Amino acid sequence: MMNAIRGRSTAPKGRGRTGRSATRSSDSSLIIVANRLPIHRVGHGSKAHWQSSAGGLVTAVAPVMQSTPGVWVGWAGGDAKIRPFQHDGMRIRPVHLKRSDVEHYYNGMSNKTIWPLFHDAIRAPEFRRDWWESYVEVNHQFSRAAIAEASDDDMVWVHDYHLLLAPAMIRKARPRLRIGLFLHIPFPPEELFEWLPWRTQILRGMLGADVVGFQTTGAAQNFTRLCKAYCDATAHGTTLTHAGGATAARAFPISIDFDWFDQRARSAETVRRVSELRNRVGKERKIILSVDRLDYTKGINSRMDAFEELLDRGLSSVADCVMIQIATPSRDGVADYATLRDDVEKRVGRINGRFGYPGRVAVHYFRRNLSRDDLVAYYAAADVMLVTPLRDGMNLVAKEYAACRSDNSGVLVLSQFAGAAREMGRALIVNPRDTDQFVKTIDTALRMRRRDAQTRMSSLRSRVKAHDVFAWCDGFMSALRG
Ligand code: ADQ
Repeated sequence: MMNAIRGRSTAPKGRGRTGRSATRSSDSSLIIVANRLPIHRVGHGSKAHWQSSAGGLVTAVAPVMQSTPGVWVGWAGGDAKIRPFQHDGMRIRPVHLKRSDVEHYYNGMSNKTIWPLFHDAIRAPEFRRDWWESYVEVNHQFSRAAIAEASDDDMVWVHDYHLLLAPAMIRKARPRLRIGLFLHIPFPPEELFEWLPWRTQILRGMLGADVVGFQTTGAAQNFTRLCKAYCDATAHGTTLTHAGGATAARAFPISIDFDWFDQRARSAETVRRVSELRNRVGKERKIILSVDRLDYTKGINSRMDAFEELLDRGLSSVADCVMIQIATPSRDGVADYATLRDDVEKRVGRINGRFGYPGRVAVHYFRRNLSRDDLVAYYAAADVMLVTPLRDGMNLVAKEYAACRSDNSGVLVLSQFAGAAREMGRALIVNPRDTDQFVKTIDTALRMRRRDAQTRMSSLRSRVKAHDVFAWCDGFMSALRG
């Protein structure tokens, strides 16, 4: 189905490796099950309407769903009860969450337990039984909605850490369905995963899928080791055999719509905006850019510290460079995020207080969502891009930046702890906790000769172009078909 986007073969195959599936008919649908819908409500009263949402998962899957007969099951945000409806050629089936579930399932178990634990416990995860109970109940709710939408020939694709129990729940009601699960975030090693009081239930929930996809091979290997230890699974290559059948556990590194970014970056409108932006910050200054969700995993504070030290040590000056940090507000209901925001804003104030002068600030900081076109203009204007998370499943920003460097200019500084570093080894790879190395790497990026930068960027762009979001989808879907 997904292949149709590029006009390649769309014929589904017959019985899968796991032996669970029968032949799919050519008009079988794809049911996406994800915490959030790909759209959100804006405006009030008669002016209210649905608009596409920003964010990693949505960015990756929405273009594919638009050309696929299918259904998207997800939470609309808020607590309104909304009936299923059509949007932009896609059936939307909203799941209603009670306020207590938003607090326990979403803010609690998903974002204060699993998210920090799966990101190297950068913040201490909390373990609460009432959050877990809500997580189980909400996973049932999503599963019931998927089951109601699916016929036996359809395929279900569950996304991410909010819904790790759903594959087994759906499997129980519909043993013949092909079910896939893709985890967008890292999957931790045993030493961390074992902290979870519900570790076996979660592994069994995931094993309900025919295919479990991860961002990296390392994550798939962590999962495999844990399934052997806790679920009596045996592994042959990437296939796990267990009491419920067989599950393929593999890496499918997610990507972006390279051509869209490349073309937008080349457009006359972007060229005009880049020149306007450069004039505004000072043509002679190099632009250092960062774009993140305001999240403690993204390493914004250590990045600010490295930039401050770069200026402090006189390796560069505000006359020569400017940092632009664009941060999307995120997870307002979780206290750690409010603290992070305060910390980041204090640092921005301190750096500007120390190094700015009239007409020249050191850091431009924007806490808001930008349109895709605005984002492209910033990517196309930036001489150096800092993508330096402390831990990240993949990080699409790194790939978007490469896609926007149509003339092969620009230097990407990339954390070794982003999944993207596995594919983008020609970036300047950095350990964001090593301030000394970080400062030196920014300095190297600012001074890199044009020809060196072009060689590196050209290789990064080839990689992302060849492995774009459509290749990712094709890869996952053909594994799911068996
Ligand atoms: P995120 O951590 O949200 O999601 P990331 O890969 O960093 O995802 O991508 C964020 C997306 O939001 C990008 O497409 C970016 O352009 C967009 N964005 C960021 N800031 C923005 C702003 N201010 N305005 C508008 N758009 C903005 C998770 C995982 C990642 C994984 C993705 C996809 O944590 O590791 O790469 O899913 O699987």
